[in-house]
Amino acid sequence: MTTRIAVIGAGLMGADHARIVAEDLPGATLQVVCDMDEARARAVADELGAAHAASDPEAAIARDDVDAVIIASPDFTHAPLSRACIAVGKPVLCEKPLSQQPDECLAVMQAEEATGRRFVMLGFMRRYDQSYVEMKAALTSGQIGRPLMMHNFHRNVETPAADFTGAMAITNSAPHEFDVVRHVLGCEYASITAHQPRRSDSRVAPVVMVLETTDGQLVTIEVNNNAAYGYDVRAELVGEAGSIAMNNVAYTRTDAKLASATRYDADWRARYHEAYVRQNRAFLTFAKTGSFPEIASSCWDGYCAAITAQAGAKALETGTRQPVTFIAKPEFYA
Ligand code: ISE
Repeated sequence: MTTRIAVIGAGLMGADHARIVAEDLPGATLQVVCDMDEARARAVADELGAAHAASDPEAAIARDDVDAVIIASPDFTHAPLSRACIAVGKPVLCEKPLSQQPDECLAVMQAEEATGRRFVMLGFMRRYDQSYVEMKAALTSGQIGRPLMMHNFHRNVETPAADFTGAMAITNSAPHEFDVVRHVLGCEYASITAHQPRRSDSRVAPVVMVLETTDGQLVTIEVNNNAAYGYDVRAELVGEAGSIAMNNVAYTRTDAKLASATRYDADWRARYHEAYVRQNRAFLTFAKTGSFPEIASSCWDGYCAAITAQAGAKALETGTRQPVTFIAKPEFYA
């Protein structure tokens, strides 16, 4: 039996999710592509052979011929549309962030918990990237000993908008690291500081964060949204008996004119394509079986990312070390 999926949002990420559903998800059908701009929805639906194009997300979610939903519409719609999916009892893969407001995350958690079962999987796709999978495996097997530090670099070519701020680097980009580092280390954060060097122009400068975990590890995160040279994500996990570092993912190397070069992608979509496919396949299994994938992010993880980002933005604004304080983890998300 095929699972009929509605993709909400036909922008960059929505179109990518729709393509994965249409081309890389055996057992699923791209049923509806929905976007506030119906012409954009129609263009993606036609290109990928979806049965329908639509412009009303709630109506698309409630359709009888839709079994599961992928939300890739603008960030502020994620929480309300996730609740719409919960209300009609349909599994949903919601792009990050669930919300930047912890209270809004809590409201989705409460709505989900009230049903007594999981409906929401959150699209923190890096958990499915092979580099992080191997880092977590190195910890589990004891290969590098007890973890001490995790260093992270997250660089974009340029900001998506001219008015992008340092706080937005923390609330928009860093949540990927906030989530995947918690996942790899298997612990929570206790505090965060945030710092910025000065640029010579008006563009947003990199933000460097230092987090302490409740187990006494240090986590460094550099987010540089104006790195200029390419999309570049690096990480190194340092343990007491060794270290494991992510390699730059490049399929080829060009040797010419006395030089050797590999290339960078312009953004995250190619770098993480494989992770998105694995994540979406895990979502399909969840939609078919109701069994929440062990490594996937939940609403609880979305809440933790929002709390950490909020503390990070305050740390940057005030120049002080901020505590990262979560509510007790509900049994439902254990
Ligand atoms: C951006 O905010 C995202 O959400 C992307 O998933 C990420 O990979 C990118 O680097 C971020 O800046």
